[in-house]
Amino acid sequence: MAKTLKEKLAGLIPKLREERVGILKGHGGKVISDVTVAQAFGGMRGVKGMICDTSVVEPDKGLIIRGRPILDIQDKLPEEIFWLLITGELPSADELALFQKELKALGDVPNYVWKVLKAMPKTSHPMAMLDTAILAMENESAFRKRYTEGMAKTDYWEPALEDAMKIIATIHTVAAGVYRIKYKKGDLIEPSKKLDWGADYARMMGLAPRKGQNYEMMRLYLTLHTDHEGGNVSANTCHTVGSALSDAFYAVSAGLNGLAGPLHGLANQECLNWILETMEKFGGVPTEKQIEDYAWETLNSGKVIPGYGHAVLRVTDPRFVAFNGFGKKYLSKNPVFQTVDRVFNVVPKVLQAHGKAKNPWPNVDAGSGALLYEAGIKEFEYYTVLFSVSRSMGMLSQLVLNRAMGTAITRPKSVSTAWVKAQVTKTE
Ligand code: CMX
Repeated sequence: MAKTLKEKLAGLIPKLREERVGILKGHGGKVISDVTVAQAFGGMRGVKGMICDTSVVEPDKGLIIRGRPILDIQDKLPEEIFWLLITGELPSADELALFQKELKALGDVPNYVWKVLKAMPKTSHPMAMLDTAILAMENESAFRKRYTEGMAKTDYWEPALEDAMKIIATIHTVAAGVYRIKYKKGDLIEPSKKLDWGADYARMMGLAPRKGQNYEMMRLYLTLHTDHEGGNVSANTCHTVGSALSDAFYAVSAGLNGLAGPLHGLANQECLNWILETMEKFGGVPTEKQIEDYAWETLNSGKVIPGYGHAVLRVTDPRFVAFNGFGKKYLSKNPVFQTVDRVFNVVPKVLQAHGKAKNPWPNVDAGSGALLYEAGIKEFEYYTVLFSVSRSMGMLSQLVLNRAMGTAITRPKSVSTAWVKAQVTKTE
């Protein structure tokens, strides 16, 4: 008989706890990272100071979810990826069907959420709307209720998983509602009883199915963005807030507030802007020479070329490769996609010649915007909401595992500039 996600996780937890206890007992005093002054002043870049088992990002390989390179699982549904993130295994067909059924049963969005969203100013950013809706739904938290009643630490993961499933079951409906309210697209569209998570999100936004192409695009988009290990701003924020035993609604809303920043999730709208600007300047799909000139013009005016470079990656982001593959399959005659593809032939060489960026290759954002635009989503500021719907899966899987493992409250030590000055003089 197919297991529910809760049953599956319950079976895994004893071994995972045993493993953690064993590592701590046998090796708790061993050093795994040193911290330089530059790292302390520089966003703790590269400091190994937290555990995340859902995924890793290898500089020369990109995203690997539970040991599986993202390109090997790009055709899986986001629901399957969520299961994989939490359990380390893909669900069987029966487990997937049961999980999807459970999500459908939890899919009602409380009416007060719609009232809150409709009461927000018309100028509110769609990310502020999404994050507010998730926070408003904190009222539904099973974790808070159980914690207030009194619960053993070993049971924390159960209501944390309940909350996670409630968020996953509703976030696509809420996000679709944000789209329709904010951009005056008409009445809200009810969730379908049959469609999968990604396709239903596209349908509830009101996108034309285009013989299923838009549904396929949305599934791919949501599958590729689910997780990117634990140290990025949104994952790390969700981790920290959750570590105080704030429930999943608080923690995910906080994480998404981080995703809303221009150096994190907001970057994808900039990329498409740059592509469209290039097309406008040259009156259509530019030649490689025109792209090269415009790339230098951008760099010489002190700006970055959006969609290129990465803090960790040192190769073409495999998620860009996946989007490019979709574009080649469905959009080979489309001018926006053709421009993206041509930019890919030119910009890495320009950045190499420029000599600053450690990674001249495209990141995920270089490819996604063209696909969203051609699917009919022309409101750039909404793109981070799509990212958020997907990334909620990564944040929530990490949160559930942290509650299962009894992960401690986050409390790194900060030091003052005066302390650093004294320390460096001492060691000279
Ligand atoms: N165009 C021009 N210059 C770039 C560049 C780009 N695409 N990428 C990096 N550089 C520059 C940096 O601005 C930095 O310059 P300074 O020394 O003058 O400050 C120098 O190269 C070294 O930077 P880096 O170590 O290679 O890159 P960082 O880790 O500091 O920054 C990132 C990473 C993504 C913020 C940066 O590459 C960038 O701004 N890219 C463009 C914006 C973008 O595509 N963001 C999406 C990121 C997607 C994601 O994080 O998943």
